[in-house]
Amino acid sequence: MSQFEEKVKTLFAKYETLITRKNEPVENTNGVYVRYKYPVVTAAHTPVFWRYDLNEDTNPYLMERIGVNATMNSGAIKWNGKYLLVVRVEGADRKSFFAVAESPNGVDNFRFWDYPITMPDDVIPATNIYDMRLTAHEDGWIYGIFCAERHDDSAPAGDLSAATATAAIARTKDLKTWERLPDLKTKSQQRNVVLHPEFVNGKYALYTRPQDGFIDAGSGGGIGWALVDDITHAEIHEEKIIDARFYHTIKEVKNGEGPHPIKTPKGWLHLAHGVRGCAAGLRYVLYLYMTSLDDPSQVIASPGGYFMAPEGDERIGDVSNVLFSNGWIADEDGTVYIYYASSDTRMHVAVSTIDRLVDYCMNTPEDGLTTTASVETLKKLIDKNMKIMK
Ligand code: M1P
Repeated sequence: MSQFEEKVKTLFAKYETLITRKNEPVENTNGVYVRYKYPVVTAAHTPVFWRYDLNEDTNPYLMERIGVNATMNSGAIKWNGKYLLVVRVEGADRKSFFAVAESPNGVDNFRFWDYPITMPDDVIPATNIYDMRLTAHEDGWIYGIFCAERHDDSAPAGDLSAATATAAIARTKDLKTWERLPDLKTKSQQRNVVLHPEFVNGKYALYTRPQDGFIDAGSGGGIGWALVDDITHAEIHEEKIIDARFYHTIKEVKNGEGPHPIKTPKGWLHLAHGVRGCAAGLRYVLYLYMTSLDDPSQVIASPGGYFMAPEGDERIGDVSNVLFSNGWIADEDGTVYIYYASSDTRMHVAVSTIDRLVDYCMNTPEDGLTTTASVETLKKLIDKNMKIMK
């Protein structure tokens, strides 16, 4: 075996060791969910043959030719008995693309399909696409709604950072071939748009996140709701805010729907992210809420505070102090796999059950919005426990 062949063999061997590493639950969590020890998908999980030219003639030093910067904000779906993530892979060139990583058990052994997704462009091509929410809709299609980012050409000359965010829509039957539908037409910019899995009053229902600018939610009041007649020419005529952001809460600056909600006997279970400002910049945490089965736009439970926040190594990355989730899988036995990215860098899993998450939503006190209210809430629990502890 030549030296080059030896080096290739070592590369593949190291890769296999990483991909096949068994993940372990971390037991000292809070009873609501269990975190796992290792991230489930990292940049190093992308195939060796995506990053290296394996031909000795054209790459005699066996150097990486195409760098991968991060694997993050992934849509999730159970498909033919396998746990699939549609991963946002971000190249060293800052462009994101989608690629499917598949696991037999949802917590480890995620392996990328050989090729990334070829996503057709809309009429005006986007510069960057990311953060797909997957919805297996009752109409029989699997939809992917994601953010399409374009340079804002109305910005003053020289402003190369001004951009626009639009909700892009595509659909598939096999997660390999995608049909691109026209981007969502709406008055404001949009990110974090999610398709509800069922028709509502015979229409497609969208969770939205209106925003004045590319980064700032501005007058966009929170997570919105809109009904759409025709998903192949989706246009929002009316939009209402169903989960508002609020002063001095975890969602003061902005919030956004995560994956589509899970239907439970007690209501639709939602996962979202909330953002607040602090001296270190923006802090992204995850929170849960529930809406009514009769009217999925009606909030019926709103536990106060965050459900998950960055911990340990999760705090550090490309964009530090961020947890973001746009994918979860509810298994037939009630297990829920929550896929979340930390600090815009790598993917993790936390595992819970529908029963626990619903219990959390129904029994966690709401945010009383003042210190006085928080202390009164705390005292009620202490009083109750004092009687038991006597
Ligand atoms: O950097 C944190 C997140 O910022 C944006 O989220 P939001 O739309 O709520 O502001 C997105 O760019 C997201 O991809 C990113 O993880």
